[in-house]
Amino acid sequence: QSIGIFDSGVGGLTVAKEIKRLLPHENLIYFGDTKHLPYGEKSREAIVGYCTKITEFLLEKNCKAIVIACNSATANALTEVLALVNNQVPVIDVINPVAEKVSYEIHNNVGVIATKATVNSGLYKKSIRKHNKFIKVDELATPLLVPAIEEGFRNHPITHSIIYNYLSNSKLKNIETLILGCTHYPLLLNEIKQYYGNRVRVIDSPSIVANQLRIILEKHHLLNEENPKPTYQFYLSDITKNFEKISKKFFGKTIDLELKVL
Ligand code: DGN
Repeated sequence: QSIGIFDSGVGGLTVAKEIKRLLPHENLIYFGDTKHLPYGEKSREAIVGYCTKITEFLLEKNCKAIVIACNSATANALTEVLALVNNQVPVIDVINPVAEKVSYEIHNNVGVIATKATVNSGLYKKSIRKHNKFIKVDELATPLLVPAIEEGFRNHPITHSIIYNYLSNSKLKNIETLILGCTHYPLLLNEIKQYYGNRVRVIDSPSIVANQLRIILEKHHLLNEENPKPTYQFYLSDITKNFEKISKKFFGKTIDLELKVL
């Protein structure tokens, strides 16, 4: 059995990569909904529609756990995905484990940067405040970062100027901690850290999510620790050159991309 992971495109690969590193014996099935990206700009109804179809597909593939490796999907469709899965398999999302961890540490002023779809949902704030109502949470939509990453503008003046413009926003002025609330953003981790120096702690969400997955698999006796040849399958709703290029960077070798229109 495999762990099913999905995102609107390449962003979820930051989570998949960390899962592969922490759980090297697990088979993975990755679904990138490249036909419908960017989720960050879509309505809640549209995102729910895409996510339920992908979840049905991953359940058909007999996945033993499902990871929603996309903040925009989590923020808008978590309830519907959970209802559909109906406890058949565990579901791990990318917002709640991070919010919980942050709320138990000493943070007074937390900033979140994310897509519009995530910020509009307010789920980070709700989820952090559920555990610790004294933390101040400010969320800022930073939509231009996704296309900059997708276009390969990493370590590039264009991206530096977008980062500068967003992070100097007054909403984020007094933060001590910044959550990268979009699975694409860890690709800009170094550039964002450079902007802040040591002033602000930047949270590495993929490792928190992978850890949470490990805990849940252990709890359900689903952890695979002996598989010598794990398989990595990739399904895309539209095979794009961009995904091919970026996914190779993540998973090293040539990977087979299969078209799956949902
Ligand atoms: N990677 C997704 C997220 O975490 O919100 C959104 C990216 C997109 O809009 N394509």
